[in-house]
Amino acid sequence: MHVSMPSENSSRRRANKMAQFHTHHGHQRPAAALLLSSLCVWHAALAQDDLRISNAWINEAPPGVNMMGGYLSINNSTSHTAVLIGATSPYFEKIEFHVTDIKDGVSAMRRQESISIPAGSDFSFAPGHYHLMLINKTRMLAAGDTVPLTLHFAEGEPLQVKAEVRRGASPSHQHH
Ligand SMILES: [Cu+2]
Repeated sequence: MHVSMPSENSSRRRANKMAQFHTHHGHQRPAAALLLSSLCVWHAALAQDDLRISNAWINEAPPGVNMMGGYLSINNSTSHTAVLIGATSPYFEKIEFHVTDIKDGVSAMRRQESISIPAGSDFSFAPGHYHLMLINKTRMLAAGDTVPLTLHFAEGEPLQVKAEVRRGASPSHQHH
């Protein structure tokens, strides 16, 4: 699932390639500053088009369980590190980023303040490791339902995604 239309994407990707030689806002070299400053404005508007969210889903929870695990993949084809700093949904009071570790045979979750995705790489929230911890749902959710999520990055516009609730076989939240 992409966040923008495919036809739009291809032209925007081409446009972005032209701006890719600059790595980060505010880091342009003086000699090229004039040219880059005009490209930067353009790039800023396009930056999130090269951040793709795919395969967003939420693990169905048993009745009475208010925490759910959410998963998705992010492809960063921009020329800078993307930093995911938050996620929100009207269906949950709050969303945290967690990572599950097995230590001495015991599974434990640690909260992550942010998730950094280097330029040109993919990051996946996946069962048993990194996950979106969806806390205190505000409505009933069952397999087949669609949950709107907004992903907030350190730079650029937030991204809207729709995550499908699925009856997963994830062991990652059995310990809740
Ligand atoms: Cu968790």
